[in-house]
Amino acid sequence: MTNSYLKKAFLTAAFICVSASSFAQCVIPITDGSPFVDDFEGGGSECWTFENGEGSSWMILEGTQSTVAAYSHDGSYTNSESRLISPTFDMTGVSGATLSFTYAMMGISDSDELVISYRSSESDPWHDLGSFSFNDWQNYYEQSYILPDISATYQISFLGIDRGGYYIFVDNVEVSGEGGCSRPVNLEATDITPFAALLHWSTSGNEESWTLELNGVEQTASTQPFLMEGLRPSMDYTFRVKANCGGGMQSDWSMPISFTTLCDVIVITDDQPYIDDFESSEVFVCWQDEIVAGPYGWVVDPGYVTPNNTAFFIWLGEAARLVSTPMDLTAVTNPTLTFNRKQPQQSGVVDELSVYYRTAEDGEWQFLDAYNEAASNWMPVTLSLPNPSATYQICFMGVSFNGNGVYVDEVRSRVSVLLNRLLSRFLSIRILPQAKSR
Ligand SMILES: [Ca+2]
Ligand SMILES: [Ca+2]
Repeated sequence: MTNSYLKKAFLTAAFICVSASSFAQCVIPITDGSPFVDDFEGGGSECWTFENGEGSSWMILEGTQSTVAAYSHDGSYTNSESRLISPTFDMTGVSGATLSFTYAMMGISDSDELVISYRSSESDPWHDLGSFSFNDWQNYYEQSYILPDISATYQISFLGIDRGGYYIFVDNVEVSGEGGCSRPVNLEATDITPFAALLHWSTSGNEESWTLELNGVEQTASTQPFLMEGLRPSMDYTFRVKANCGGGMQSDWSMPISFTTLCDVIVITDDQPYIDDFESSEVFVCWQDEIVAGPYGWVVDPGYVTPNNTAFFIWLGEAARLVSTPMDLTAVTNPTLTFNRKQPQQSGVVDELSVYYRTAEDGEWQFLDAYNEAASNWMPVTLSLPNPSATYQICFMGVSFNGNGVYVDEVRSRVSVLLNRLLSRFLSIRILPQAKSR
């Protein structure tokens, strides 16, 4: 966004305020086959009205991903209210209607308020449908409402109130008739495995099928939820969906969502040990953080002081397991687990690390070893893995006593002492540039 764009946005807003005063020019009929959809790209419909208060305003903002309607203020905590008012909708051609939209709310320490309202005519007071007030810099949200008291002169509005936040964004506003073809909202992926995911979205009852788009490839779905099979393990997927209704009616595309498939069983052979030094990503790949008690568990610590990613259990948590993906150990004899641990003390107190295994996902965790003594430098650990199976899992359990956390790194599941030696030589050569900084 540039200053010149901002200037243009302000000028456009001023122009809209003037033109929208001629109320009748901006009446948009809603029919089942013709919903109102505005994604604000290219400035959006000219029939929006901006009732901007002192110290706050709505404007059209062009972002890198999308152009949105944006509420912001001068940050003076004045409770300044500005209202974004929709075009006038003539609903006489439909028996009911739904409003849906996406929104985001960013704050600094406080959060602004967004109130969604409707009125049946220009003389009607605004009636509230709902309101939101929170602070989230990561995510967009979707919301839909059944619209009551529909009329020939219907409007909806988004009221922004300055409560010391930063920005409110509104986008993808849709008003569709009850017999129409609504854009699916509230997408979700559940039951995720290495090869499949169950995809969910909202329905309005008029759909005959849906068109799904998964990583750019389209396919037709006749049911919701839809079991998407044939996926690849440990892959990022983005999907969106549009509805196909009778009479050739088709909805707008939904907002996309993303999900990642689980890791496949890792097959360990003599030639292929499992190694994780946590360097490939700043989130866990093929490990699950399972919080047993308290608010925090395991994270990948990116090692800002000495660049070296490690698994880290923070002392602010209470107890959590870091669980490996299942490993197939059946092709190897004498499987061995090695890793490095670090447990810095804090006022003489150390957090506890213990190691467990289980032979199957529904099996009990079996205790292998526990470490309670301080280790301010990396300590190597080698453990034999008993009862190898085709679905073997290990876990690192961190328990906080308000020490200085537990670090685990260089996890290797391997096969024999000889191979261990060969492998450690190979690894020590490979990681030499990092070894220097420790
Ligand atoms: Ca947009
Ligand atoms: Ca590492």
